[in-house]
Amino acid sequence: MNVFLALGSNLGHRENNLHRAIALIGERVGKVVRVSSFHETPPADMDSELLFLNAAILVETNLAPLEILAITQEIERELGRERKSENGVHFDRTLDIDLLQANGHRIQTPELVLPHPEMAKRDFVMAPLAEIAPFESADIEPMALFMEIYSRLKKTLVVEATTARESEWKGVNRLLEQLLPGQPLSWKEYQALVEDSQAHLGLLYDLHNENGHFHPTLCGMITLCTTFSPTGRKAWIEDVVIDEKYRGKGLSHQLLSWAKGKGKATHQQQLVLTSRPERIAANQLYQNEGFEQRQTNVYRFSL
Ligand code: PH2
Ligand code: MG
Ligand code: MG
Repeated sequence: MNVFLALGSNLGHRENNLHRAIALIGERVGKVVRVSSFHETPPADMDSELLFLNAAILVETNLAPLEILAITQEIERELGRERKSENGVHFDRTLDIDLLQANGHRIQTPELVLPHPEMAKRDFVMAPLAEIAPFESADIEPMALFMEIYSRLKKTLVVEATTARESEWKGVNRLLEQLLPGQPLSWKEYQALVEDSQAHLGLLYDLHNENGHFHPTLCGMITLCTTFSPTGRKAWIEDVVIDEKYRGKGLSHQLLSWAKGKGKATHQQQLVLTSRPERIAANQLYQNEGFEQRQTNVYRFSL
């Protein structure tokens, strides 16, 4: 069974809390097959100043939903959760794990309602969820894709390419043409890139929804390459492109936020990028994003 879970933390070391929860879920619930980037979000529907770190994961398991719930609640307690929400009033927490949907199971008990009745309205749930399962359909609204539901909340979304799709490959080549004319990726090279566990290809979609018709359009890309070295984990950013028709809307900020969130989700300590000195606007952006210039054209961001 495929189960989607939402994770949130706004107390303590939020990143470590999410990492520990994901590791314990992997040990006790089942194989964690996808992890979204970590999204920093303002608290919604609660009175708090403390920002959340939110994520979504996909788990393959043989357990039943109520068994999963018992385990995830135990993990919440182990990680220091002190108070459960009471009558819709929420408190700051080291860790919250919510079951979202489980292969079309419909459950309505006092402890658990599946699919999660509120998920489609919550930006902090749908953004990470649509990122890991953009083309899967939600049980909560038959026929609607996670990406499509998210388009009602926001206009753009960064998705990691995890299966090679021909339409995405063509879109990536249209973007690459704007970066390095005349050097497209072959289908084989594209498949190798998408399947490489050390390369994360982030694709920015414009989620245009007109008269009920949904038209996701690829409008940007970024690559995060990760590796081990004797001095620790390293990650660097490559091939940041925003389609020329979409420039000047702050979308590169969205690509860089995704890369930071992906870096956090994959335990990186710092992100490095190189940029040519003559790319004045791009270099200004990197500095505004908190990247520190190291040499004439090398920037570093500490996570
Ligand atoms: N969880 C809530 C209420 N509000 N806001 C954000 N940003 N993230 C959450 O995970 C969250 C929330 C209740 O569980
Ligand atoms: Mg919750
Ligand atoms: Mg909860």
